[in-house]
Amino acid sequence: MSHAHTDQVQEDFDAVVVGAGFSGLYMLHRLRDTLGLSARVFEAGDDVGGTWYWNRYPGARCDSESYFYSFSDRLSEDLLEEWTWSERFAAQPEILRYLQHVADRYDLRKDIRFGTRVVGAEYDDATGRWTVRTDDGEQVTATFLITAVGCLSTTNLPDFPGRDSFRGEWYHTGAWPHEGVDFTGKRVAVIGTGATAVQAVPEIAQDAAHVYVLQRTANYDIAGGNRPMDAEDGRKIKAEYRDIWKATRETAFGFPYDVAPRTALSVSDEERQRIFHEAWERGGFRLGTTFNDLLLDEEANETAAEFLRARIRERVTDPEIAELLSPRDHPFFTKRPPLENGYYETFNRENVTLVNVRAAPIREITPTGVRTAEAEYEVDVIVYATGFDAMTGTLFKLGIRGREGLGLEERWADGPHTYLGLATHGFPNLFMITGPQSPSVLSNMPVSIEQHVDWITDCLRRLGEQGYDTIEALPEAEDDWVAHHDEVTATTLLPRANSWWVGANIPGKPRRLYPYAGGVGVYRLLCDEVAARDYDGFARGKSGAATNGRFSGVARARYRELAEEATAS
Ligand code: N01
Repeated sequence: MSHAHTDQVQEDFDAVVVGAGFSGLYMLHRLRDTLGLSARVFEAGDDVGGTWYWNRYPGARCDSESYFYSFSDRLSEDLLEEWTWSERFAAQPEILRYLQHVADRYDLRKDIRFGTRVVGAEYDDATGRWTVRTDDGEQVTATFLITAVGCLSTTNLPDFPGRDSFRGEWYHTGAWPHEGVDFTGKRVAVIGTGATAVQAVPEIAQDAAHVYVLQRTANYDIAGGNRPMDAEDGRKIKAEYRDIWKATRETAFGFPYDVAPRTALSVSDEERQRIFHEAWERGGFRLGTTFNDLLLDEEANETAAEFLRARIRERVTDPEIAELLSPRDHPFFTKRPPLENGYYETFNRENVTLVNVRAAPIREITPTGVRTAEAEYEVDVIVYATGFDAMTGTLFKLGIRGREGLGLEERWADGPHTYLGLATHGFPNLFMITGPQSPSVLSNMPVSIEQHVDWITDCLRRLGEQGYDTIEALPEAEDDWVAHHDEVTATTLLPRANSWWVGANIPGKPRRLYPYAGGVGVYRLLCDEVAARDYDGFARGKSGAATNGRFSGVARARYRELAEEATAS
């Protein structure tokens, strides 16, 4: 394999990684320090952090408990020992500090080009190498191209008429100014009521003169239950770390707790309420794991939905506003439920108005505010909490071209086609960390990230051992995975909502479930099975010629076995 020559105009690497968030940092460490390969990371931000670098809006914090939304013992037990989280759900600055600490501790920065966007990545059939171009004119080549771009990194700014005529300040939550925004005494419109707005609105309302919250779809917000962590909490967690991480790898969502093996209607109404209340009190996503059919059965789902609507009615004093905040048009958890810490009480404040933009849609942005079909809201600041072109938006912006110059966006014109969400036919040596059709955003991200990085690391090691340098998903393996992905999706209620999970938030985006719904623990076993069967479904070879491969469908066969075992037990 090649080595970097820093004195040459064009550098050649074993691997180029795009992005320096959780995935890119861990991937770089593995490539360089575990495999001894040469690697270059390109990062658009001026520092490490990815999602946690860009999303600095007020109230930004993690929605998974921090002690398992971090690197596990796979990276290092010492790191686990030395880092102590100050809150149960850490705020953005603390998570960013953590990632900066990781970058320093493993001396990662020296191989990262900051402030640099990848604008093209072309595969050369003749040499079997990728040429990667950046916005500052740099060009490098690499045997392997690994995307570590995150799932939510291309902001969605709706194309409202008059958007650019607004004379006040405006911000998208996913590209927040580093110096912060002073809302004191200002009139503010927040567009959107997803997980981001639910965190930001209570904070903004404390300073602003008035906040108009423009809601198109009400969400099922779950109690976050954030609190400071004391020394005793820290000791207890550290003592249990081994068990915690083992559990995260085996459960459905990558949490250390799993979905309870019981159906919602198999218990009495009183018992169900008791279970929901207990999960609610504990906070976090536990409510979604109380019964194993909440995402499969509408009637079961409605019991959780109504439990959550009752919590809204308890907390919001005006019954009309409570009703407007209560979702009625999609099942619980078919859109990502936001975690809230005081969001609903915010609507009891004099300076907060909920505006129903479902009933009266936003018609235009004017120089002085937002005009809906019913009224004009004059404001000083507009906050776009309008989400992201998730999962594929950033991949397409990289300008990736595979064999015969085919663009990834052309290849996926009707939706992603992947094998295991890790690779796609026609794009040899391209790996996507938490790519579409892998559990990704239906999981606790760091757990899925580590699984992908470790799988890719083992794959590259094995390739080297076998004297290969080229690997490509076989078309039949990819077709089979897509069919499996669609089958699993069809058993769930997930296609029922107009969520970003199905691409419904971006006009013209193919409507498919983008993440894989088979569960983190199961998915890991499928990936391991593929590797154990000498990378079944992948062709391998040398210098771009990937000719040595076979496909016997082991991933789906393993899935069927696991499903039968689950039914039998
Ligand atoms: O974005 P969203 P987000 N007119 O797409 C509305 C993760 N996250 O940034 O629902 C009017 O969920 C849109 O309305 P509707 C988490 O995975 C994680 O809040 O499409 N409204 C919706 O209300 C989350 O799911 C954490 O009808 C428009 C909102 O904008 C993901 O990021 C914290 C509109 C967008 O909601 C994205 O969350 C925060 C229009 N034209 C977020 N267009 C942590 O764990 C859009 N909307 C730390």
